[in-house]
Order: sequence, then C-alpha cells, then structure tokens
Amino acid sequence: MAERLPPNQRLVTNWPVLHYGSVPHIDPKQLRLAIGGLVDAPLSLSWDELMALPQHEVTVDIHCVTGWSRYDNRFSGVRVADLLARAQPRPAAAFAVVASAQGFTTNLPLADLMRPDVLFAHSHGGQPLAPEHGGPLRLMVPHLYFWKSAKWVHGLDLVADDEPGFWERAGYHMRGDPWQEQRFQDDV
Ligand SMILES: Nc1nc2c(c(=O)[nH]1)N[C@H]1C(S)=C(S)[C@@H](COP(=O)(O)O)O[C@H]1N2
Ligand SMILES: [Mo]
Repeated sequence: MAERLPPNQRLVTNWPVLHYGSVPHIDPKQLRLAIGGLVDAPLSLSWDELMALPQHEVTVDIHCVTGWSRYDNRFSGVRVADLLARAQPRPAAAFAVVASAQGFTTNLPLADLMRPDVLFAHSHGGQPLAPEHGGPLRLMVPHLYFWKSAKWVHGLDLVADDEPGFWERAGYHMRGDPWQEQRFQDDV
C-alpha cells in the first residue's frame, strides 16, 4: 500500500495554529480577492461574488514543514483553477506570488495551483474557517508543505520568474514538496 505519511512527518489529531505575527480579524464584506500580474483579464472579487461561484469540497491531508501532518481535512471553497481560467494567464506566466494580510507572501509554480484540489478555502469541516486558521479566506494547497497555504489571502500575482516569498527568503524551499522533503533551499 502506498505510504500516506511523508518522510519524517508525525501524525497529529489536533489542528496546530502556526503563523508569523498576530491574527488579523478580517470582515468578509471588506475583503477583495485580486488576481493580477501576467493575466489578460485581471480579477477583483468581493466575498459575495466568490460565494456565487461554483463551490467545491475536498478531503485532504496537510503537512507542515515543522513535522506535523493531519489527515482528512474537509475544506470547501472556490477552485483556484476556475479563477485562473477566468483571469486568462499569459503564456509567459509560470509562477505565482500569493499575498496575504500583514505583508505575508509565498511563491509557487503556476502548475501547482492548477490542481483540482487547490482551493481558496472558506470552510473546514463544514464550518467557517476560524480567524486563527486563516478565515475568512485562505489558500489551501494540500500537496505542498502547508506554509504555501497562505492564511488571510487577498491576492495572487502571476509572474514569469520565480520570486521568493516570506519564508522562502528565510531559507525555505521554492516549491516545498513533502514527498521529496523539499524543506530548505538546498534540498533537491
Ligand atoms: N498569512 C500567513 N499564512 C500562513 C503562515 C503565516 O505565517 N502567515 N504560516 C504557514 C504555515 S508555516 C503553516 S504550517 C500554516 C498553518 O496553518 P494553520 O495555523 O491553520 O494550521 O499556515 C501557513 N500560512
Ligand atoms: Mo508550517
């Protein structure tokens, strides 16, 4: 049977809270989610516009680079791929920079955002995401280490060349695949 726990991870049943800085309290009515950079049709969506789009539910395992993994997280939200299709990435767009509250950023290849279980998530276990877990809206990229899943997300910019975000500038990996143990910049 295929291994479910990536190398050197340990399973937890609680849901740890982990982030740099304090928890922002964001009113969904004030939120806008913008997609820009190398796209032909930049988007800026309100909460109501996001909620009117097709909603998807996924059940996924999450893996933090500090070593904990948590199975069977049921997230719901809007598929990032659906929004990218509307924004129409230009041929040169190959990477994304994700922007969150308080200046937090993270980078990842555009191809990783196109997977069907990658969401702008607003709910977990059928309940609105708590502020400490990134509510009202977070990115959720289950197949990469969880630092790529920016909490309190408000923007996505497509770029041609990969640009390190907050943790990546501190030495973390540009992609962060837990199955290849891409924790730090010198790992494969
Ligand atoms: N905006 C923001 N998002 C962030 C972080 C952060 O510091 N700021 N930390 C990341 C890290 S390292 C992890 S493991 C997850 C933790 O999410 P959780 O607190 O919901 O478990 O959020 C990620 N998203
Ligand atoms: Mo993490």
